[in-house]
Amino acid sequence: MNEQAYLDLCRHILHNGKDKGDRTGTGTRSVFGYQMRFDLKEGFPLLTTKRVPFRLVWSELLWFIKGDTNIRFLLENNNNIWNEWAFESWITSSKYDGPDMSDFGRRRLTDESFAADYEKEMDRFKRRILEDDDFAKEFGNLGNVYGKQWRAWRTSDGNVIDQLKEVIHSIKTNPDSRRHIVTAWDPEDVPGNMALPPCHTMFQFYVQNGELSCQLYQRSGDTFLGVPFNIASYALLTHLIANECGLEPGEFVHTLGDAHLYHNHFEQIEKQLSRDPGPLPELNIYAPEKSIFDLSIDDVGIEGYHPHPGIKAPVAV
Ligand code: DHF
Ligand code: TMP
Repeated sequence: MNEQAYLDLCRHILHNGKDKGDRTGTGTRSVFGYQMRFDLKEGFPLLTTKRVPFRLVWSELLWFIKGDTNIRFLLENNNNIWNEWAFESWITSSKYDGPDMSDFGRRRLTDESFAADYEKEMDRFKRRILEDDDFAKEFGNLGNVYGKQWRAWRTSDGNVIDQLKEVIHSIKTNPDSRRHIVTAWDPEDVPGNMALPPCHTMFQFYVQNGELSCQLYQRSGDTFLGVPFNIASYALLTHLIANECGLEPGEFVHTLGDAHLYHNHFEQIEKQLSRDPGPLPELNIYAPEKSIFDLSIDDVGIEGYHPHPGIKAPVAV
């Protein structure tokens, strides 16, 4: 069963991981180097031991595919998963005109009155991103993150490379190639020109027997919050590219570098591990004839998803 691979990773980190400090000051338990395999023919790997909001996974992936790096598109689709990283650039800018929000990620967890101010400031920020074009241009942009690297990688001679188009072309025309790679890690950009250096750093496709498989190398995995999204997102990408290339989806292979559980996610993961996984849902591409580059939000959905309830956890900023 596919989901078991994820639950095994969580247990492995809890039992064999080592405690380790991290950039956010939260503290983690972590292992280095781990691999999971998901057979996409067994169902779509959206966890059932907690609800993972597919709508947010899909709108984020569509945002990457469009080459967009501005959170306005996400907000228009009621997706708030990247807000904190854009907000950070706003509150540290010289134009910021509100109360002190420094270290908001941690302070909002321990100081209730600060948390209320933060919510107010964040609401104001989101409204401005949605309503004010100039403001959105300046502060909604996360920099050279995934959308940029996938669709418009800047070359040293001033051109751009559309890695996603090129990899699709190479899968179609030279399926046996061992070079079907998209990379997001640009040493020239890290760490200055983006909100967060890419966590999913590179992925590769593989064609065999009419099936398309994908392997992701993820340098850093927030195993409770981020990883369930990442699994679903790359499984979905594999389905979409397989459809584009006239192939069946094969496997998604997920390789992790620093796979960690934040200390303030332990209770949540124990709760999740006490639950039994159910049958996986199915993915539906409602417009299979459409090119991946023309898809809109309503063209993809899941059916038969009956998960246990969601489990809330604070995200480390
Ligand atoms: N930072 C950290 N520390 N962990 C991350 O997973 C992470 N992920 C990022 C950006 N920075 C990050 C982008 N992806 C959530 C999920 C994915 C994601 C960011 C946030 C998240 O909070 N998920 C909640 C639901 C959120 C909602 O409903 O709005 C969850 O329970 O899955
Ligand atoms: P880092 O840049 O210090 O590694 O912090 C990034 C954190 O975000 C880390 O906990 C991993 C997590 N993360 C994911 O797990 N998946 C994602 O897709 C993203 C963007 C981040």
